[in-house]
Amino acid sequence: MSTPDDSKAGFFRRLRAKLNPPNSWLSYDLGNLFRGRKIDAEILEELETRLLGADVGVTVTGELLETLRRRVARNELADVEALMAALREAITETLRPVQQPLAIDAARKPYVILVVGVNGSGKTTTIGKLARRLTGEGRSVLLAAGDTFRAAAIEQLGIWAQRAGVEVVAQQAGADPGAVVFDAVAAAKTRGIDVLVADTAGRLHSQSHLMEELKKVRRVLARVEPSAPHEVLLVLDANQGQNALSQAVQFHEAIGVTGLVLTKLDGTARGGIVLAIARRLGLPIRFIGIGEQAEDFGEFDAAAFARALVDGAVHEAAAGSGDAAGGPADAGAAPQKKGGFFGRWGKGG
Ligand SMILES: Nc1nc2c(ncn2[C@@H]2O[C@H](COP(=O)(O)OP(=O)(O)OP(=O)(O)O)[C@@H](O)[C@H]2O)c(=O)[nH]1
Ligand SMILES: [Mg+2]
Repeated sequence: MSTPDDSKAGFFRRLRAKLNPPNSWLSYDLGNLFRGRKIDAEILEELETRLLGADVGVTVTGELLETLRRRVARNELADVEALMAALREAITETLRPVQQPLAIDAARKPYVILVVGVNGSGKTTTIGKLARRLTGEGRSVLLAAGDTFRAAAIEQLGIWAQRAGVEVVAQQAGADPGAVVFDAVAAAKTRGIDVLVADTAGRLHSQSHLMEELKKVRRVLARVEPSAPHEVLLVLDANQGQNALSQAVQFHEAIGVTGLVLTKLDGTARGGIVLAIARRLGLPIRFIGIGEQAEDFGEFDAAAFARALVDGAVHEAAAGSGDAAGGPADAGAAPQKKGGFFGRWGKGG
């Protein structure tokens, strides 16, 4: 599937337009306020405050600043623009190790993806988007409605399945999720399906119930197919900031995560959490979500993300390369006001 809207370039353009609230990017604020000025301690401190405010976290902020200070000391950075370019590079380097796309092993049939995460993080939506992507690549896909906690969850998955033109294995609400997943793997084997994606509950009576249930689903999967699951995809809502990081630690400890999906990066003031997560966990970031629609989903790309974080859509807009396919969200990126992402200016601005 390659409508313009769906292309890689189109996705990155929309990422830049959507990641941060309008005109509050580092390059915009710092560029305007310190135009033509030599990089000094004040500028670097301001940058530090903004990175911390965006949930980049103390460790990574310290590392980034250290890199920049070293380059300033060597007189490598003449102005704010050079500083921003250096920051983009440093962020890209931090993120590069976790830029590892999901590689579906065709020898595993079905390739089983177990999708986990707290309630509301975007699991079911991500499964819908992923199903569409995989069928677009010519793979056959089956979904398993492993969130049996709520009837609405099964329905919601069904709607996404319909859109993607794939089938769902489901039982009624309250059924044993292990049994659903077991049936689904068996069905996928019989039908020669390429990829099975299993939804799971995000909320149970307690967090420990949830972890126990997920462990059980894992055990059941291994019984029907010893190599499964081939991927345990943890979905995190980027708006949760540091909370997303602690969720990741918890899930990873409990069931072993092999890849991450970061959702709701559209309009978050906390996009910096991606750096903290990358550095702390080192888990591959497979995909990111930038909206509720199927096409608001793409593979994680370190350089594109760094650029979106530092520059937003400002340069794009200035270059006049707007794209009709971008829709209202892109229009929203036109210069409006300051504040929001990195926008905690606070003094004299
Ligand atoms: N803006 C935005 N909204 C998203 C994104 N991904 C998911 N959502 C929305 O977030 C809400 C929750 O998404 P779900 O997919 O239902 O989340 P879930 O993890 O399955 O939640 P539970 O089933 O309750 O555990 C829905 O309204 C989605 O449309 C995204 O990338 N951006
Ligand atoms: Mg759900």
